Amino acid sequence: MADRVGDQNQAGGAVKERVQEKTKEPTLYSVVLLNDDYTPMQFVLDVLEAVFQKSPAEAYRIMMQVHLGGRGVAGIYPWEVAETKVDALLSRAREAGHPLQATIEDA
Ligand code: TYC
Repeated sequence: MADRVGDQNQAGGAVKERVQEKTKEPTLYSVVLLNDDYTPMQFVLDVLEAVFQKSPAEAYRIMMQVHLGGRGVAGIYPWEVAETKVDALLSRAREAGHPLQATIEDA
């Protein structure tokens, strides 16, 4: 086929590769933090800053939203990133003995 990478035309010159014309946006997912009565507020702030790269002010806003409203979005990512963030959150919580939970939802 004339438009494959590395193909040559009959004169021996290289044929330009046909570039992909459409860029596909990744489907995005929300990582949702859930409230509980036992995980210390400071631990949630630490996780939001360390795992979700939130500023102290944004971490406080999200933590209080979860504390008062039951749930809050920690971040929005492609699937594999969301999964990795939740894994990091859960292993930190388990390690520290806290019941903190999170879910992944369509954004
Ligand atoms: N409700 C917890 C407390 O009073 C704090 C907390 C906030 C827990 C957010 C979980 O996702 C959470 N210590």
